[in-house]
Amino acid sequence: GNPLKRAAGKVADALQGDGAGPPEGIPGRPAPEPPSVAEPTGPREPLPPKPDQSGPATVSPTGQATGADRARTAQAGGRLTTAQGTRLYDTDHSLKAGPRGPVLLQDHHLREKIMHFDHERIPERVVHARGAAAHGVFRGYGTAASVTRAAFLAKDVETPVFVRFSTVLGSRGSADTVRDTRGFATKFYTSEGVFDLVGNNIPVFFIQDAIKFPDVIHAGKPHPDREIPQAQSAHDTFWDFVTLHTEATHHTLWNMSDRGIPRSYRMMEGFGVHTFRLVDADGSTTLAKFHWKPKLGVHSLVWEEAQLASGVDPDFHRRDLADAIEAGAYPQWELGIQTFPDTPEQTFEGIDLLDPTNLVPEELAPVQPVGLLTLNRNPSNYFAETEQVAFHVGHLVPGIDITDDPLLAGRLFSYLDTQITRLGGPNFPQLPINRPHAPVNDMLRDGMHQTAVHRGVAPYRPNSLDGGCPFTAGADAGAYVETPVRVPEATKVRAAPESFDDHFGQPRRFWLSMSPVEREHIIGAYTFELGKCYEQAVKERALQVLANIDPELCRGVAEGLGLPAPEPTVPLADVAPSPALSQVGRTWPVDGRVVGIVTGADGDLDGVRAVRETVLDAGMVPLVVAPTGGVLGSGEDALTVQRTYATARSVEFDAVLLAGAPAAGGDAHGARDAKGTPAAVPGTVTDPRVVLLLSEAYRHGKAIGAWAGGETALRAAGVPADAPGVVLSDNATAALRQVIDLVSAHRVWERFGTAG
Ligand code: HDD
Repeated sequence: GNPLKRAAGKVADALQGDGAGPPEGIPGRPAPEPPSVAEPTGPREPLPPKPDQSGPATVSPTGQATGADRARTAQAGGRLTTAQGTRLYDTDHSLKAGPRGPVLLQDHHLREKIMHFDHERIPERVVHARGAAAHGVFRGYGTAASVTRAAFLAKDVETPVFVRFSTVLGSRGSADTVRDTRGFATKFYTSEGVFDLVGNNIPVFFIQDAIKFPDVIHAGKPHPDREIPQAQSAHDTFWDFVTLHTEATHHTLWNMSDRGIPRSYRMMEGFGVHTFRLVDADGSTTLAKFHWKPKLGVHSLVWEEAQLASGVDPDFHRRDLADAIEAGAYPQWELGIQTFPDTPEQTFEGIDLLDPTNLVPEELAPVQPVGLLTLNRNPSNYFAETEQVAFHVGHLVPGIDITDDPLLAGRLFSYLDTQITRLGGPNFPQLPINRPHAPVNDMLRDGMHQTAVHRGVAPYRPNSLDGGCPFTAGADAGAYVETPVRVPEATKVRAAPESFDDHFGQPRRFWLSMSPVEREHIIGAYTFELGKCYEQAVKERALQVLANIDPELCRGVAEGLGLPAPEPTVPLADVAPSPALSQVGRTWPVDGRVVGIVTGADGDLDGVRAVRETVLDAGMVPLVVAPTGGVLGSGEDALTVQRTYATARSVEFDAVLLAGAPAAGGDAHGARDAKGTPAAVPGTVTDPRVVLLLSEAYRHGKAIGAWAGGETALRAAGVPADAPGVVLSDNATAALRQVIDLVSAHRVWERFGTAG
């Protein structure tokens, strides 16, 4: 059968919420019988360790494996034990002097259990605290072989990877769909050691020098007095900073664009941001920027959807990623590189490649695909894997080197350093998720949480007592050798080069590259964010920045704020647009897109069934929405309800289909009333939840289809039957086919007032 169909079917089953029976032991039901000492059923064997959890243990200087693989022993045996391996007969009652008497201090199990619980939390990441991750595999195309010797990029080499996506500003428990930059960090467990590509979904950064990172983050995080607002840039301190510090203009503009509110982690680009230096087998160098290109295209939410999802489903992106992988709809990205000659100036077409607030338009330097990333396995334990993974821009492999980008320099310190607080000492590379899959033979010893049992007496070089081991390798034996880059003679100075001074040219290029609807969204975003600020001076300064990008942008925001639009204080940059920056105007695969099929209790079930099948055939996910949970119809043809009117919300669907009334007496065109009008399905039309769902789907530019009388509900929701992207048909599957075409363009852009 069609694997995508099976996959989508599994998602639909997994998403089934309302029809399921009650879990055991829910409140209000009789408590289960108190367990006797013997378990009523045989104990379950623990799950086997996953292959990458049992990665190679640290080896000793003599090449022997040292230290037990703790992941292997974490859950052995089927019976509950203490941390010391002693079996327990009861973990539900403290040891007491009689059932109503005082709890005894001698209860060692109670003390161990509470002690461990008390220390379950570790500090969250100082930035990028909120995230979701997945395992996968990267396959090199071999196309990068002419510019880098990195083994994992060679043709058909497969490398295990772990990818963590994140938001930047929010705390661990914050909502997924806030307006923010998204992290896109990839750990490649290559045969030459770990390579981390720690990127974002935005190709430029707020600052040009890492020394300003604490400033931009202090400004973006909640105010220090009341600790509000959470996970937001819509507040005075953020806008105070980015308007005083105009090198942030470009990144801020990307944040205010649709890129700040992705539809899904699966539909985001990723960027290494900095320019890296690639080194080939002969030592020749090329400058390069890394890009991740999602197979599903780059798509975003609309702002109202993002806000609704924050409440309706704060885990929107996390759930989307896990569900897709669970169902076998594996997200894929191509890794690509833009390459530039490694000249002493380190510029390309006048663009300073060391300035991380710059991008190089793809029209000037095409992105060349060098490999394929497939995410195919969800983590089995959030804490052990997603929380404890530690990325570091300094985890490099032979063939990939750094440049003198001053933002990168500070990062090379920060990522190692931050783990010491977060993961409690210097031995975090030994955690299963961080362990290289290449053999490790270091001379690092001891420290908090040391789990390797090193052998030998001479962890120093040179030595004669351990036979001189371990030995070093040359570049020919795979050692990482820094590129001998010439450093020009210079005087020590705290300063940036003049070429870092243009803060408005690149933002202007971005603005000019946007379609009208994307510009409208950007104006809306600035108007919202600045409208949340209290300080008049901050708003006025923001308008000045916008005036220096583009007068139309400035006027649109000024109007929304009710303030005069200032004149630019710099000449407007003369830049050509880069069409590759726009998300609108192309069509994309619809894999994994969600179609809500809304029906009344007495709707056209044959039609619903047919539509559901066609949605599955297209590799999409059908969710049947009915007034109550359970099943519709009976016997073999019974349809499971995945969402009820109470639990369904428009944000979950990429398109909505409205079922009509069932066909009467073999009339394929559905029931009709006395006047020949298609009959409405009782309930759907008037139910305010359906009306809300439809009007939201309409406002958010989603395709809407209705068949055989379903359109009466559209009318009730104020959705014009002749509006763009509204499909009416007598035939259920015919309606669906048109809807699928509409979904491939992501949204019905014409609905947004400005043509797309
Ligand atoms: Fe950073 C985390 C991406 C600049 C300091 N950063 C972090 C993560 C991502 C990025 C994706 C989350 C990794 C994970 O999932 O665990 N950061 C970037 C990008 C930057 C950038 C693309 C600019 C090009 N970062 C940056 C600077 C500094 C840091 C300039 C400090 C000087 N970043 C950190 C950190 C974090 C971090 C404090 C927090 C948690 C961690 O590292 O492990 O070290």
